Amino acid sequence: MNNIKELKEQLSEKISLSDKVLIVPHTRPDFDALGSSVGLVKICNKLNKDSYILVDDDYSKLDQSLSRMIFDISEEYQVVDVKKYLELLDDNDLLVTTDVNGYSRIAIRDYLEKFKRKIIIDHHLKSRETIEADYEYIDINTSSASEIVTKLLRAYNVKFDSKCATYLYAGIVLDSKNFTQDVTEKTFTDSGFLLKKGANTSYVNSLFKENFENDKKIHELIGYSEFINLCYVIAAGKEKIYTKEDLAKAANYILKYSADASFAVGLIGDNEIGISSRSNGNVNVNVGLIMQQFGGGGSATSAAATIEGTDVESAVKKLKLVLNPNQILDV
Ligand SMILES: [Mn+2]
Repeated sequence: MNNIKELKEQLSEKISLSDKVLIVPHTRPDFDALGSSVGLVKICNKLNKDSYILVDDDYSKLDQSLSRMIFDISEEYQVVDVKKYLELLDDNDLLVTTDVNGYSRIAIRDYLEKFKRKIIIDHHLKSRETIEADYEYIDINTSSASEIVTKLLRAYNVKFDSKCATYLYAGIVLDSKNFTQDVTEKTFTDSGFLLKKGANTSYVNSLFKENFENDKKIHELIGYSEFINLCYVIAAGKEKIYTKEDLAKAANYILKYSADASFAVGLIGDNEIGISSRSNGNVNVNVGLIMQQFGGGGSATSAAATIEGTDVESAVKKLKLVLNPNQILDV
């Protein structure tokens, strides 16, 4: 049973025992990873503990609105990359992951054993990649890591500014797909709380503005959608190179058609195929488990995988077999 009170106790105890705290959102952080990180800094501040946010990506390769947010955050908070943090690391630090629990999406993965204590805060399904931690709070039924951290901020009665409320609100809006997925009554209570703290909805809306050319490319990919058994939709782009975010956007979009689950497949780099998948929450379809069969992972409703050394056609063939094992394909 996930319990915010217990998380608060564990967090307080481990923060107070440690010299400093490294907050670790996933690599290629999104609004949820960043918003929840900023919220966690506020908790460390309240407990008078020095804390850092780890971002080890080349900002210029991220979406413009993300690089803008990271820039804004680094003006106000201590944002460090792995190299910089290794200079600061001593033998009594706490690592807190947020919006991530798997090894491959943690930039500081090679140095995990150097942290005296570790806590996981996440809303993604565990996998064989999940790192060992002293305490884990993983609630796959919560919309976002930002929602979990908002509950924590309330439990701690932390004072925070409207900018922090805005970042957390952006995290909830992103991962709940604008309050349509993994949403409970509590999501609205927490979001209402953030609005009361001054979350700026027009700033959040501006974060979700799309670039026309890129959106066109995503819609071309959506145009390749193939409907299977009235349950699944697969959109496979065979020519262009996509980013993981493009595939995620396409998979999200396709769900608006009558499908239990959607899959966007495309080339994401040299010899690398990406699959992004989403489901509408139908309990019989767990895309996290489906993506695990491709070496990936995620939650029941949102997951992804990267496959090397194959092509789009073969990846789609394998996907169809996984979705419908009884089907005979002309391979
Ligand atoms: Mn998230």
